Amino acid sequence: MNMAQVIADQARRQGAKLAILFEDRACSYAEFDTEVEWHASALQSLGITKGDRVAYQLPKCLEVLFLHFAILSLGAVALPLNSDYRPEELEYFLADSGSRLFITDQQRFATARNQIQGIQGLMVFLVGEAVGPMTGSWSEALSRAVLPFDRPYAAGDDETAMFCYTSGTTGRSKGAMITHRNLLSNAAALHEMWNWSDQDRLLHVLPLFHIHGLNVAAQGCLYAGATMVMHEKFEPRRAWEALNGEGCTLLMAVPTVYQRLMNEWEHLGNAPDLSGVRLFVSGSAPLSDTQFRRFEGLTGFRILERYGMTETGMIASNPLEPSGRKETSVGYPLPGVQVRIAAPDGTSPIPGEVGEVWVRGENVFSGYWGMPEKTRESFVDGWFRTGDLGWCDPQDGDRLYLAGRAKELIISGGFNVYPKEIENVLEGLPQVREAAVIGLPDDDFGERVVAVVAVQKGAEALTEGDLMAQCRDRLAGYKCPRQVHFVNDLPRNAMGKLQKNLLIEQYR
Ligand code: MLC
Ligand code: AMP
Repeated sequence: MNMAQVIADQARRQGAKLAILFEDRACSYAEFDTEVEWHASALQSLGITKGDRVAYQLPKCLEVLFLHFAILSLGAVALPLNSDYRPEELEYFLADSGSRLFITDQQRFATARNQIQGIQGLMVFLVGEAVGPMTGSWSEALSRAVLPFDRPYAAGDDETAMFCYTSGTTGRSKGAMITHRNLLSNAAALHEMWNWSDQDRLLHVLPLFHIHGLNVAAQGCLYAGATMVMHEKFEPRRAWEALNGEGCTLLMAVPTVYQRLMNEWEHLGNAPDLSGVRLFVSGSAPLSDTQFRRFEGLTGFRILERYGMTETGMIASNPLEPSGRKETSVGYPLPGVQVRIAAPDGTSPIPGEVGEVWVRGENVFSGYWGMPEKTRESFVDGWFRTGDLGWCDPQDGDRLYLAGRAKELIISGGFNVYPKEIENVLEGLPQVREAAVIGLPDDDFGERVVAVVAVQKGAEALTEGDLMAQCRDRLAGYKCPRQVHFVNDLPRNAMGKLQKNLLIEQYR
């Protein structure tokens, strides 16, 4: 089965129903389906067929969803890209994925033009007018599309629906290949676990280029035949207004969003009427016990925390019954998902002890694109090694708790930052001898990216501003260090291994 087909079926069942309200534009299920059909027809007219990678980098808008499901409906592979990626980052994703088509806007193209024009076999189409001979106009392609167009749904089950790039410890991003079965099994599990129904109204405030905003929230909503109120940008006051007045029943967000909602609550004249809301879900980063309790104290709602990952979709969730939701726990494996805790040698530790979280089930991706070795290393006997550390409480039905990460990863506001990638950029400067990037606790982002830099002896003076500018040029904003500390030498142990723990202790 193809995920886009399941969404198209909703239009046949309830065409007149409101699917998405995005800012001022309302879109029924029938309109949504027709748009997907237009987009699929336009893609096909450009020669896109099964297996072709189609990348897009656009601001949050309805177009993204039309395009996404159109790509899937052809059996092609969707590659959503962070709208803040800089040209160099973009070049890597487009080239590595072997994308056939890239759809973006004029402004992003203007910045990235030099980097992407040499990529072999890549067509670039711009929303609006084309610019020069290198690009086509996506709007024109759409206007030439012919309806009715019979969408072939040429891929399904274990064939790839999308690539999602996740950074790696070496600094090179890996394209996780996510299949239709992964999407469908996970959507079904969440539907069951959270009791989604077509009566739900989801407030959508997340970006559409990650699995949280795209697969869990947006796709989950359409899968359930529910309605989505989608905001282009998260603004706490507006979000409270939507939960108060627009009949939203559900919110899915990251801890930073909850933190900002709570801060805003204290400035609201009247407490919002949340009687229509049934569920607040948090994930992508740890929700602290303080945040859990503060939110309950303010609103009366116990946030439901769940745990997931690009490679596996959603893994575990707290129960729907509020009394079963426990702070700092990510709950229990979803239906059809198996979790085990593994000691470093792969055996099972004593129940209750910390080990690496391994995951198995139809939710687990098929591998990293073009990286068979990396894929092999990530699996043991069919279990995917998440790189997260966790433990299960045998006194509480093996309830899962996360306890840190075996992988070197900073999660800032729900975005993953791999230190190596930033270190590579900093160490690319001739004045920098070595750099260590660490995550320090942050009230707003959970963790904040901080760089510690040792400069070359005798090199010309380097300021924090120089380093920041270098990062801004080459890395998406959320990866850029918020602070830089200069040192003579980075601390190393007797084996010469960098001791980041000492830096974290010193600067926290
Ligand atoms: C934005 N900025 C960040 C940032 N988000 N810096 C650090 N960490 C972040 N998370 C920076 C921008 O670069 C910019 O910098 C400045 O903040 C303002 O940008 P903005 O666009 O106005 O940001 P804001 O609206 O404040 O965004 C905060 C946020 C956003 C929390 C709404 O970060 C967000 O939507 N996070 C969710 C991420 C997400 O969906 N993750 C899911 C991954 S999937 P400057 O310097 O230019 O001003 C996954 C699996 C799973 O993890 O389990 O779900
Ligand atoms: P990504 O690679 O962007 O999909 O991010 C996945 C990672 O986010 C996981 O491996 C975890 O480290 C982290 N994560 C997701 N949900 C939670 C959660 N509820 N609590 C703590 N960490 C989480």
